[in-house]
Amino acid sequence: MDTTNHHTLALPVGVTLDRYIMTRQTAFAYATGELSQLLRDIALASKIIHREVNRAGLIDLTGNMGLQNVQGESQQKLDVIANIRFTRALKNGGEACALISEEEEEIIYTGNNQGKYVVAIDPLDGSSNIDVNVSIGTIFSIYRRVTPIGTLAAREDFLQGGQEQVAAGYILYGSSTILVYTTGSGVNGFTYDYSLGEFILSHPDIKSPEDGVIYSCNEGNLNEYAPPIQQYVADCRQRQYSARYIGSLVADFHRNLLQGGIYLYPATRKNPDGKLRLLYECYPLAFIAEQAGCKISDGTQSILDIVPTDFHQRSPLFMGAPRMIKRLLSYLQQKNHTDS
Ligand code: AHM
Ligand code: MG
Repeated sequence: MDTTNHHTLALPVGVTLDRYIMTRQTAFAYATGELSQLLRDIALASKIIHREVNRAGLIDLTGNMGLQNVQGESQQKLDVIANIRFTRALKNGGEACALISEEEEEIIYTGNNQGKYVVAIDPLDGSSNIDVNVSIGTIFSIYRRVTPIGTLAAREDFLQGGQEQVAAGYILYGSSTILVYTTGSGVNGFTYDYSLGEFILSHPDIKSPEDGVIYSCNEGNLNEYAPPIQQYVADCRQRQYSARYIGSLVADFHRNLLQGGIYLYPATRKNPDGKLRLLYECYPLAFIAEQAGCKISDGTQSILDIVPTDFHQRSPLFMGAPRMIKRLLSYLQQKNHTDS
């Protein structure tokens, strides 16, 4: 019997990200090595962000843009620095022809028109947590371009829809820094060992629990949620689930992925389409979630099936352990609230 796990080549915990990517390269849909290199470029940039995040308080990197630091140099917010770092890494790498970022309105061209890939990125998510030493993250999504190689990238390269992602991942700068990604055959997590300067496989083939007892939403907005969502939250409280909400999407997602939980960011008066951005927040996390066995919905359909029209469009987001999402949907569809 062939005992090879199709999702994970049997690589041991402790192997480095570089080695893992090299070994897994043949399992990619496009095994030319460029996607591997692109993932390594992103990992490299994230090591630099790790360094900046960790010394942020020390060298006064936090705070508003436009201020001057003690050396009289103009100061930049950490999320702007992260944007610059990732853009530079993708320009230097050569595999991506363009990117879009939460930090910029329009397409950022890398100058590498021969590059086969485009990237959508939120360089540093969790803006309200940046200045107060709370976990923050990077989220990225990779597509193979649809415009001819050698030409400038165009809108349609980024508006292919979530199902067309070839890879997606996040880096969580938390009590440790971890990079989690998928290329469509399972989800793996690599913890950063700063003394070695390497990401090390620590969480192979991540799978979400079937059910969970954590709910995560900004409960301050509860009165603005649609009645069925309010009822679902009341149900979570009735069951004495634990409320856990960091307000950093990557951190909330990562915890729920490992421990079993549900994340909700519904429409509110302030954000009638939801708050989170489809292309560089919802799609990539939805791709990872689906690969790890979670369910993801905007309330009516899978997040991955939403047809995108705009780089920065928003979507309601419900994501979590399959039985929890099923129960939420039973409220939204006003069906019997089943536990099965
Ligand atoms: P940002 O892109 O401005 O950082 O906003 C996204 C963040 C997410 O990380 C988090 O899940 C959410 O906004 C929190 O929003 P709120 O403060 O409304 O609860
Ligand atoms: Mg964001």
